[in-house]
Amino acid sequence: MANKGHVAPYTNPAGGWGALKYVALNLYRERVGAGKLTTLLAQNQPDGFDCPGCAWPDRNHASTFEFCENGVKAVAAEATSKRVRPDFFARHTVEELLQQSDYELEQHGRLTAPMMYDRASGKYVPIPWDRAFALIATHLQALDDPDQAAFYTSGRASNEAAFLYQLFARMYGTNNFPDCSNMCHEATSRGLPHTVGVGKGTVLLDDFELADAILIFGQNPATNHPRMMGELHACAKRGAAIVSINPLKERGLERFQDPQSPGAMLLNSSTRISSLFVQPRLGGDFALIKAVAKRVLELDDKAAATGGPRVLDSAFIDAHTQGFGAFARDLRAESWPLLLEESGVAREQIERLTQVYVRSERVIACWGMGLTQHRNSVAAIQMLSNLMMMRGNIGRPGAGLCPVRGHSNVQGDRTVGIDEQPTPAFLDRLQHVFGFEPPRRHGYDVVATIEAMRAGRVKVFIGLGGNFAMATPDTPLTWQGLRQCALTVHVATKLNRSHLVHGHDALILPTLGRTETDLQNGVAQGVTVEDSMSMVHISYGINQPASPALLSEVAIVARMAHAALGSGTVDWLARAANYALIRDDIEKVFDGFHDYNARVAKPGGFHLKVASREREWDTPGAKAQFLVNAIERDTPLHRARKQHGERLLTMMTMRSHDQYNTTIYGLDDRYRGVFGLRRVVFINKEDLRMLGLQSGGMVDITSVWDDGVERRADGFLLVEYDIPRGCVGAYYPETNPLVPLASVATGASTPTSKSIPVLLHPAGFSVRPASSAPGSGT
Ligand SMILES: Nc1nc2c(c(=O)[nH]1)N[C@H]1C(S)=C(S)[C@@H](COP(=O)(O)OP(=O)(O)OC[C@H]3O[C@@H](n4cnc5c(=O)[nH]c(N)nc54)[C@H](O)[C@@H]3O)O[C@H]1N2
Ligand SMILES: Nc1nc2c(c(=O)[nH]1)N[C@H]1C(S)=C(S)[C@@H](COP(=O)(O)OP(=O)(O)OC[C@H]3O[C@@H](n4cnc5c(=O)[nH]c(N)nc54)[C@H](O)[C@@H]3O)O[C@H]1N2
Ligand SMILES: [Mo]
Repeated sequence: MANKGHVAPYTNPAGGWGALKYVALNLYRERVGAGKLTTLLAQNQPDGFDCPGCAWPDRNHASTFEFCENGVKAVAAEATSKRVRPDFFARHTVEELLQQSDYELEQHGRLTAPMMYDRASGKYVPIPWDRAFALIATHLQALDDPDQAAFYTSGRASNEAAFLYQLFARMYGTNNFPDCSNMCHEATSRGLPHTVGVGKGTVLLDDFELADAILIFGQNPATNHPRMMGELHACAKRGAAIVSINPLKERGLERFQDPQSPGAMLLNSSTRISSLFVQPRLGGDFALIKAVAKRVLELDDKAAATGGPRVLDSAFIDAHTQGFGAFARDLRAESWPLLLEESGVAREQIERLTQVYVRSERVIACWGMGLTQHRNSVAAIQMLSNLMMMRGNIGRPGAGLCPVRGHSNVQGDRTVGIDEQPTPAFLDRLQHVFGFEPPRRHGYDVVATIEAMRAGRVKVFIGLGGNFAMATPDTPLTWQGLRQCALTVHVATKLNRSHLVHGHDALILPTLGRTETDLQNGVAQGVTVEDSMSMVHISYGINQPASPALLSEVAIVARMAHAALGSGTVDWLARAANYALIRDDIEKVFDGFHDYNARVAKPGGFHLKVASREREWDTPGAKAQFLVNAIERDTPLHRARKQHGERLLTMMTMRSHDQYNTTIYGLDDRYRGVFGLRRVVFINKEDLRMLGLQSGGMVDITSVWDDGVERRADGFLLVEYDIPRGCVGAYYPETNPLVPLASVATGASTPTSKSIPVLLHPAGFSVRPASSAPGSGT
């Protein structure tokens, strides 16, 4: 855990030459052969593959090569020439592998053969595919109740794989579908339907060309959605106002140099992106947005009194919404001191933000994890929707809601049925199309699955991608749960810690990545994905598979289902032989997919209708709803603050520039000036002084929760940073041992990974005999 790295402010713009240098470095590190460099050029091309990086759309999936440093890293990680073969597992016990960092584990390269855990040797040993599927079938058939199995999905799975997976699990008899979305945009997916009827965004890329203002809440696009920077760059250049609402002034939202612009690169010039930075305290967005809404109402009152032009879009409110009266009453009654205190934003800044909002004819609101991973996330997103509705900023050109999703198909997976809370209408359709009685009880999400594993109520865990052991909260507790399972199965491209924190029996099933050709009976198969703006397109891999033994995700799911359920009702293997048949199934079960096969065959694919974009409101009253939510004043965080005073800090856990979720590509976070290390805590100067600590010193971190469990993560370097007082930041997943399992968003059950109550202690401190926290020691 020695800190060999260094910290130095990054003064260059985001993008630019720095990005190009890192691209070269990653291609070298992954030893991507020259033959595979063409892979990069096929990314997001009409006949190429969909970038396995983020869910930001691209212009028509056509035209020029869109340069993206982190997209290249994602592709290079998959196209690596390094391999994990059976002899690798023969050389290492699982115990030994557990000592390696997450970074090291993934660096070994692509998995090449199905492996089974062998208890006698403590090692993974090869197993033929058929025997692996038979083992899964035996375990599933042995359960007393289908609800003793949980089927996890990570958001890279294609529509075809995900649809078949949910069909299999529902025919087996459960709705237990924990998925990465539960930890990600769940507050969006659960919150928006109550207000605008659909849990998705309402804008398309073209709307960015028309917007007068773009509000970006809790998102770091230069790192996590670099292709979005192209859009923001163009908006800034034509004079649109961009506002960043974020406790951190992220470098990419300050200045950006477009690596695709030869002029800018040669002259080393860059563009200012945000014209205004608003820095709320962590979790303060709900109060901030409510404050702006209150100001909008006050301004409208004033206009009405003086006969000036109205600030509210009354025509929209009258024709399209319900609940405005109660909403306005609540706003008028809301206390300014409380709004200021809870948001942590000064009155003048609130006024500036309000002025940008009311002076802009067309506004787009974007948001990321900074808005979704708090206790009040659902309320915050609904308040944002209220604010946008006040001026009719939903469902017209250049304006709308833009939740920016993470995984490249996380939105599509939910669309095609990865949902632990399925609607009765969807289940009726499934029943009608496939002739079986689907389970009606709601299933477990991520947090409920962990609790059920710990209580012995879930005994079989199957993961379609992802890294459950590291992505989830309360790491030691989660590991106890996984280790109590009778069987854990992971469908994966690369080795990760979830494969090592396993059940009594365990399987690793290696699969094709999206960049690789998927031949079934000699015919190349494409898979489809839905991006953040509901564009559905097809993706064909072009690389030679990492190993001849790999099966596609669709084939793995189909053969698992065939082994467990037989093919009497659904011909699984026929579907695995021709994915177009699965698209036909999807078309029968879901509206909006008519002529699916024909429409995805066209370059750019098609837009899946989002009713709210058309100002059709899929709510019980058939109108968009203004919703009233109050500021909570007695949360566990408030209580912890009362108990510990100003020493109690709120911690956010976020991504560095060199990682893809739990996959660590490297140890630099260039835009935040951190090089060669990951165990850092960003902290305000005044807080350092208050705690009697110094930048460059080492601390251990504990979190505060009222269940008597000691949660800690040790050995972090303090980095003085421009972050509001009382707030600290650190990287995920190293800090997941600090997130209490029971601390979730109200109404979405998302772990509150961006508002953890913590205390910092000089390193080496000990409450009890120190149990070193698991995680990626770097
Ligand atoms: N290269 C790369 N790309 C990725 C990923 C990756 O790991 N690496 N992950 C993918 C996935 S799954 C996702 S979900 C997205 C995530 O993309 P983002 O949503 O950008 O994710 P984070 O890095 O977790 O944090 C986002 C920002 O929220 C801010 N923030 C934290 N708390 C608050 C708050 O209370 N209020 C406000 N207003 N801001 C706050 C942080 O300062 C940070 O700038 O990216 C996707 N793309
Ligand atoms: N503290 C904290 N925790 C968080 C977050 C946070 O901000 N803070 N963010 C949350 C968010 S937004 C998310 S989305 C989750 C992410 O949770 P997950 O989606 O579970 O995690 P990933 O790290 O994206 O999964 C990486 C693994 O996926 C496998 N993989 C990669 N490509 C493929 C493929 O094509 N097919 C298959 N089958 N497997 C593949 C590889 O083996 C790799 O090791 O983490 C959440 N956890
Ligand atoms: Mo995510």
